[in-house]
Amino acid sequence: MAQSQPTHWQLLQILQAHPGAYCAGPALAAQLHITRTGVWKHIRKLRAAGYTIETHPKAGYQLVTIPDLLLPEAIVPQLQTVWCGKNYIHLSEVDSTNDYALRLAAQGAPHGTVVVAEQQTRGRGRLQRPWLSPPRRGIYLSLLLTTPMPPQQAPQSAQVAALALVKVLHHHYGLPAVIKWPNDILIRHRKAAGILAEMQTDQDLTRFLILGIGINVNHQPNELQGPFRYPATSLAMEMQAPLARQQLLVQFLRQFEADYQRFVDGGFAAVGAELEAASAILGKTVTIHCDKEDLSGKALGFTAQGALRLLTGDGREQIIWVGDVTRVEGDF
Ligand code: BT5
Repeated sequence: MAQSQPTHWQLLQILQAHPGAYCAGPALAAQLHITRTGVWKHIRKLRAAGYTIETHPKAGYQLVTIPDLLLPEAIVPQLQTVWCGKNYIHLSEVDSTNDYALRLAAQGAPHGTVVVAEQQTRGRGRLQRPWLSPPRRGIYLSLLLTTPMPPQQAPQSAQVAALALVKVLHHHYGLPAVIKWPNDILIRHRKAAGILAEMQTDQDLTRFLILGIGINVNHQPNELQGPFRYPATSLAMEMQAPLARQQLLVQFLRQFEADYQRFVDGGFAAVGAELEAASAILGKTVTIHCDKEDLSGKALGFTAQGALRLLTGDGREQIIWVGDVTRVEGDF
């Protein structure tokens, strides 16, 4: 346990390490190098945050329930990351985590800063489209990345985030998640998550990039009422059981750090094959809206630099960097 963590985080970790058991006050006080009154003070702090902790005059303290909130003390100690989420901001409610992160970035917040909210009142997708963000149901997260890169390469970071999420959904939840280029996550043809990338550039390189990630986790069908551009779903609807958001967030941030680092060190080539394998559109006929025109053709794969290769009806291969897939053969 890191000594630099706030005392009530350390206390929580000790209680969590003893499920179903009481931890004696004097032992806790000794371990945390505080007084028994100090232990009591920190127990009260945890209770105020929503943890249920039982007290027994002789036996001590027992953690009974944890709140379903993405609180820093529940996330940060579990991360085991080098930079991702080390600076972690948790908000009960915000207009948009991306707007909040943009403000932090302007103030010089560090690489890997994570902003998470339980609810967004003006969550947004691309082109100012709204993103439905009901309280405590989803994960609404923004990640600040300060690696300088050519602006054309920056959107690929969003694809890397999509890849990391798809891998987590496969490995830990057995969900058949795929990526609708460039970075929508679909499960059984329905959208379960979306990513919004926003950047600021200094001359020829990005100054910072913010990845806004919205994941529908525990939404019920009545909480995902459209009209939506694409049919929507949640992970709970697909698994027919609720998921622990805390665990999913930890798994995602860890996986993202690993994949992003591979991308930064090895370029698109380091993740290209995995992105092709996770793609919902490769080999299919798609319509892509780009630059005010619609292009239809067969999605062939990615170039070594990360652009999409599209074989159009006239037999020509088009290279597309940015666009919106509006139709996929076989989808709704
Ligand atoms: C996206 O945009 O898919 C990117 C969504 C990013 C949301 C995150 S949440 C944290 C961070 N803070 C923010 O303010 N935003 C980011 P796009 O491809 O433009 O899709 C938006 C469209 O999806 C909307 O116009 C609706 O049709 C539909 N939609 C809205 N809410 C949805 C939801 N919860 N699930 C599925 N589809 C939704």
